[in-house]
Amino acid sequence: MALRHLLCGVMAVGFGFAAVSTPASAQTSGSTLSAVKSKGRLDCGVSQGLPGFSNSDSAGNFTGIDVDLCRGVAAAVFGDPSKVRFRTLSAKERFEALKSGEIDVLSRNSTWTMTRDTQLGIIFAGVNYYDGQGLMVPASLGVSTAAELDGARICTNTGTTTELNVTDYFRSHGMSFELIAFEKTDEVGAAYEAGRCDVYTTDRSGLAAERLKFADPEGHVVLPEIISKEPLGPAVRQGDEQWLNVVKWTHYAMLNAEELGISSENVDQIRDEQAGLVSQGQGNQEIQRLLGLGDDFGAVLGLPKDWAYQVIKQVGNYGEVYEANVGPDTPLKLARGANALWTNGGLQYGMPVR
Ligand SMILES: N[C@@H](CCC(=O)N[C@@H](CS)C(=O)NCC(=O)O)C(=O)O
Repeated sequence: MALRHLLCGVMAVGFGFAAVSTPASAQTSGSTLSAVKSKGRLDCGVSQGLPGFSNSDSAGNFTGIDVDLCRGVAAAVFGDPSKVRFRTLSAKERFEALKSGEIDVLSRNSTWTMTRDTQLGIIFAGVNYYDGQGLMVPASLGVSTAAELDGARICTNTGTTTELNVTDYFRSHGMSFELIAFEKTDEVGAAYEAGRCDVYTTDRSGLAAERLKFADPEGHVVLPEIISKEPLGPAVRQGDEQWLNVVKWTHYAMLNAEELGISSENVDQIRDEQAGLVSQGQGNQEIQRLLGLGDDFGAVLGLPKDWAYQVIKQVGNYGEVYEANVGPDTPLKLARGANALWTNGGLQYGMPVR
């Protein structure tokens, strides 16, 4: 079914973001770790509400895999995952908030791209969710593939890769479209639900999350096409490798813990068993290094020796965090897929602690 009849003319509005080449200011360069330690908390930039990633309840309790990434960093630095202040940011505001020093880490379903990594004074520290962009339509439209969307009105968020990708996709497939972009995700959902657009496009994880807010979540279909790569992950300011390492290695610690079979549930037992073997030069050396039983792998990051133990004990390994927030038993019902460990055919791979 062609949707051209739904549209007179083509209008692509408000997509893209200006490439900013200003480096991180002198005020914010240098040791973020010392600044975080002296203020006694981490300021973490999250979304304005994306279930499974970063979302708060009516009492202001935040949950999600992006939230847990920041809690993990707080556990590594302070041994206390509660020492985080969450700052909600729209897609448009997020990079400036990081660059200006308003937040210490941006953990907001942000796609790692070359422009963002080089032109905004920020740098990505890893990928905590491999995603791709999807297209959702009301089931009543009777559309089953993207090829039927010629002439569609498409709703999405401003300041995102989403706007750019959908534009590329429609142009390269010779299809016309009208892009209707909003700063707030709730406005995107409201416009789509009200029938102002035929298609809602964003990261597939975002579609799974946003449809839960609809009056009739089952009345919408996510089309089979995945139109882009969206590696989502945390970012920090450029020019502070120590802090970049703290965030990066917190993520790797969670991945390595899962790979080694260490969870928040069994970490104490494993630590006790391994502690008894260290002095005899026996046991699993990889586990001993990760849990801070052998050489000190905390000092090299400016962190306590038990930094990774604290992350695992108080926040969990990557698999635990995934299952609790976005996995098949949550409302999002997202299979591990590309986010499985490399040992299970996925892309998640923690660098070795040694
Ligand atoms: N991953 C894309 C899209 C990010 C984005 O802003 N997605 C929207 C739709 S999933 C969102 O985060 N909504 C929640 C919010 O704005 O709080 C990017 O980095 O540009």
